[in-house]
Amino acid sequence: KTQKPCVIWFTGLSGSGKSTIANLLEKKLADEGKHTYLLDGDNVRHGLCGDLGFSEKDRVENIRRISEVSKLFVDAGLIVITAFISPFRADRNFCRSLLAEHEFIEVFVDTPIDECEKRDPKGLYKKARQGDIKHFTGIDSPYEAPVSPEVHLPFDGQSAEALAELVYGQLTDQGRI
Ligand code: GGZ
Repeated sequence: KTQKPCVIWFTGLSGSGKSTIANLLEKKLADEGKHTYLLDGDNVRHGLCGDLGFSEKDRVENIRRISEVSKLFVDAGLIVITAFISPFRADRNFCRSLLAEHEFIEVFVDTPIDECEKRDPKGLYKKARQGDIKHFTGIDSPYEAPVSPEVHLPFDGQSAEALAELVYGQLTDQGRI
């Protein structure tokens, strides 16, 4: 089976659904025999980026390292899926700049903050509102929404499965899988 390596870069607020949708997409691709790798906080922020926190400087460095690793994995022929808030436009564009045209697919999970805060799966928004967590994205740290992402996932009641299908559709449309 053929596949063209690329980076599928999810961006969005904490609780927006990035990881859930990214995991569903990876499973679908892996079930078809595609060679994929999913980078997310679980496998990056404990090891490769275990020395980094959530200051602006540390987030920039977090995304820089993830971008460089993604590029290496693309060189190795993989479909890389990343799921980080990646709040700064310039940092996402840095990853884009490392790759060839069409190899970087930006996916904006556009779930509004009210909804993310309502979900609050880890109670982090509550803590941020109480001032127990500082520099929380969307509360007292900025999120710069993508201007022209390859894929825009709206918040309109669609399931995570349906949203994963939208991203999958973009990959087939672009002839990457
Ligand atoms: C944002 C934070 C913070 C602060 C801890 N701000 O919902 P989660 O828990 O599982 O995902 C969030 C994750 C964000 O890490 P990233 O590596 O994606 O961030 S970035 O791209 O900005 O470097 C959240 C948790 O870590 N978390 N403190 N202050 N999210």
